[in-house]
Amino acid sequence: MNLELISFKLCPFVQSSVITLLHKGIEHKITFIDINDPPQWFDELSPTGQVPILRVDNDTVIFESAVINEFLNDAGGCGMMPDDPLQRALHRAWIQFCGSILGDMFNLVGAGDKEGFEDIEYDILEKLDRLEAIKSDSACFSGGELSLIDTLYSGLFMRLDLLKPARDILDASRYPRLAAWSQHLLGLDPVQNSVVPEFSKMYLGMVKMREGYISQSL
Ligand SMILES: N[C@@H](CCC(=O)N[C@@H](CS)C(=O)NCC(=O)O)C(=O)O
Repeated sequence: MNLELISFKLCPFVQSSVITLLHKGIEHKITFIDINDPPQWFDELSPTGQVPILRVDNDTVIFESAVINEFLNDAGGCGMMPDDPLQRALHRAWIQFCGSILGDMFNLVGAGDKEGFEDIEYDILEKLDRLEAIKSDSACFSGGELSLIDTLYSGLFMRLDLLKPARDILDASRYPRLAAWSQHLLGLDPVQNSVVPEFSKMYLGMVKMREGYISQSL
């Protein structure tokens, strides 16, 4: 099977698919685009206009990172989703929850003043409270092995870590389990290799370019 992942270097959803590919050792090619100025072929291929999309054998396109990742897991011998239907449903639900936090994060770094920033931050902190309440003590989301859910939270934790000098959102005293989970994930090879070498500089550059309230502290 020939796999081509269409990527934007700063996208956490793409990153979750790259982590899945790397963790499973699936051969693939990555093609980068600028999502702010996408080429026409991409507009034609992506039904939502969003990355990631996965081209399979040059003719079929799969979109939505959660769907792409489940496909990669199914095609690559499974193991990154629980077998139990209830647990699978819970993993899917908490993956969507992460998508909502990532949406908040995007708005947070663009928030222009202290009040707007703190309103969005409050929503994020509340979501993290809920996540902390259900997170077990295990190294990954459930148990010691990487699941699909870990792949998306890795991208969130990477971005929170980069913002830490300006704002310690994932405060270890408020979120001890999430902080330990983050530290574990960020140390893993597939997570570290899931972004381009210049990722930190690019991400912080993007935050500064948006000239939001937080950019003054970076
Ligand atoms: N639900 C989508 C979200 C993907 C997403 O938000 N991608 C962003 C980049 S990080 C994008 O392509 N934005 C361009 C747009 O919305 O037009 C997924 O999980 O694949």
